[in-house]
Amino acid sequence: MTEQTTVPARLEAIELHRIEVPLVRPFETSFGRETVREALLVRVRTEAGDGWAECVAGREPFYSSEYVDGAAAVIEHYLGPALLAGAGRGPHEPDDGPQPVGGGAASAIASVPAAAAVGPALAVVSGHRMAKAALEAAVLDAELRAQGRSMAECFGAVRDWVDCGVSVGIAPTLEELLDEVAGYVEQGYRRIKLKIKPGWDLVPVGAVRELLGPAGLLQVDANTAYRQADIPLLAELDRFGLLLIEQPFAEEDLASHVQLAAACDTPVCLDESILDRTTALDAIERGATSIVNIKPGRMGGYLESLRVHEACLALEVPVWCGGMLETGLGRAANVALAALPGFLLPGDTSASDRYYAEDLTEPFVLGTGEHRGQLAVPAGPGTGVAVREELVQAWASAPPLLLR
Ligand code: OSB
Ligand code: MG
Repeated sequence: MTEQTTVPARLEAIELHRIEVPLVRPFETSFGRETVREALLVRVRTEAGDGWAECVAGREPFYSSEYVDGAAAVIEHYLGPALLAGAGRGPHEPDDGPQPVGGGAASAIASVPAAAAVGPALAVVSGHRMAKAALEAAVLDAELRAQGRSMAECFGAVRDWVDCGVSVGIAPTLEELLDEVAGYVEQGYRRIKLKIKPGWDLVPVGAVRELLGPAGLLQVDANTAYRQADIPLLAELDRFGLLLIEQPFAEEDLASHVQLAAACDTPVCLDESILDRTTALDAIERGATSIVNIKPGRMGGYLESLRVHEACLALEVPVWCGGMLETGLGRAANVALAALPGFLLPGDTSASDRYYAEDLTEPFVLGTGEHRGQLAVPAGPGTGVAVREELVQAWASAPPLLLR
């Protein structure tokens, strides 16, 4: 390649904004209970205009080793300076030989050279995928806005509406769980996901199956709460006709997932374990996962997510879009991703009001009629949504940080 476009030539400054947004109801998982979402927002200022993105790291390092203070620190001290100093080696060059022309991840990535240069520029830092993903997404937003293109168009979206599921936390009582689920069903959600943990599994799942009837789409997510000795118990979930069981065992423990997959009929789906295309292919090949939860933050960005999606599509492994309690900013990009052809199951892309009384952007609202239980894919340039800067100020939990 003779012509190299590098991010640093275009990037003028990076702003980090910390906000705290109260959740409409506490969200409890096997790893903890959240009542507010503490989000790290990134704004990049480029020659061609601004871009915004949301870092999905949680307040505490429970779901993942990443957390919001750590993400802010690694951006301040390492990733931001690397990007601003021009450590880029130019657009990512796929290592898979000749790439198809006019479609697929490679051509999508080639169409956004500035965003494609972010990953290579940051590769010197190990890990910290959520922090890297936020920087890449902000550059991508700026670049697509300058091109007048939407994320959906860039990614290769094949639909204008996406099917939405909802992730339901562990409830204080069974009655409260059933009330909450009934409310979501009434709102039109097309799939229910229950958080489970030891002591909160067969009984609530059975009760919700009864509420939904045999045709209701239902799945569970354990967020690594089980151990290999629990395989017989988890196999009992087969009787509830679940779409999948998500990440019952530790992130590093592919072997137990392989054993569970062999011991039960319910498909096993990995979330925490899948860090990129390589780990996805490895887990699929080993039989540790037959469905993949794609979360761009966990995978280091939307561009790596496109590679994972393409690899899964080729293997006929269905994927779906996970969520991290994003505000409208992160949700907009997720909804665009979920419009790709391999996203065959409803995502954890719920409407704004499932999380927040007021959203950081224009709210995402479930459709009606034939679009009941769906969200419209944003069509405007970049993320297609506007960050309400007055709310960034009003919700700030720390002064903004400017890197240049
Ligand atoms: O495991 O999918 C998960 C939220 C935070 C961290 C991890 C997970 C989740 C969810 C909620 O399940 C998904 C959402 O509605 O955003
Ligand atoms: Mg999960």
